Amino acid sequence: MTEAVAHAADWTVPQAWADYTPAEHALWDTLFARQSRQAAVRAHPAFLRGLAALGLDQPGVPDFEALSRRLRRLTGWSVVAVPGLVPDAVFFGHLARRTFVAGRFLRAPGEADYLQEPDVFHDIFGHTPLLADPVFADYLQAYGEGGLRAEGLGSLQRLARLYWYSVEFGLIAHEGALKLYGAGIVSSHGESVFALDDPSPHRLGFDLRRVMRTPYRIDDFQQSYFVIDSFADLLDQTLQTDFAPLYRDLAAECDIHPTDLTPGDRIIHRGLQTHA
Ligand code: HBI
Ligand code: FE
Repeated sequence: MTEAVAHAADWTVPQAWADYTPAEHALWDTLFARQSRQAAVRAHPAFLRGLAALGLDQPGVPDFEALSRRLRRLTGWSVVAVPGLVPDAVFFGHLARRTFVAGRFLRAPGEADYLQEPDVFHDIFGHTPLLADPVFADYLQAYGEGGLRAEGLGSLQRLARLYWYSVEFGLIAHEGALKLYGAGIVSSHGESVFALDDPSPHRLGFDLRRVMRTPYRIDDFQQSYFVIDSFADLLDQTLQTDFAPLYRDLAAECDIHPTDLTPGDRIIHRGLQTHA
């Protein structure tokens, strides 16, 4: 739910850290303990390094001011509070300026396992650790700048798919195994297991054009996951691309349903699609 609160032109609101209740701090601690245990064996080392570098293992909901002071020193990023989902143009503008917008509200105890709107646990636990990684930090700013360009090109849907299959639900190859780096997976108890272990979803080599042709579901586990070789490769694929001709090419190509495969796919795991 997005509280109907007044916000600035950039949609930011005060975090009002003092307003979190003891029950909310306790729920944060429960979610943090559970997900950091999973992340310890399933997430990429860069995520774990960020978690430690930002001091997120302190008890209670993090104070965005204190978190931003640490983050600025590492990669120049900071975290600001917003009431919930903000319009794309506002979102891209923040990313282009190295500010990450985080929901200030915390999910209800009954939503511990899944909620659709990004809350403070999804945004801070899921997204901020990789903002401490210099290469990923560059990627997300380049993504924001690309989004502002796409805004003019009427191709926000393509950019949203790129965000979804990398920043939110991306997998990465590491020392011969697959690891998590997508915020939507690493902050989810169920999907942290499903994304790596379940035989149902496809796991495919990341390819920018393929990702931009692939719709996604916002209400259930993904039917396809895309695997990058490194954050440097993800950054290169994004920086080196002139999006205008890419969007023109893509306009002539049909979407690929996330349960389907195409001849050009680098298939790491051919999913059974039993969960679909
Ligand atoms: N707003 N607060 C918030 N958080 C997001 O992750 C977010 C958003 N607005 C738009 C958006 N994400 C997506 O459309 C991106 O794919 C652009
Ligand atoms: Fe998110």
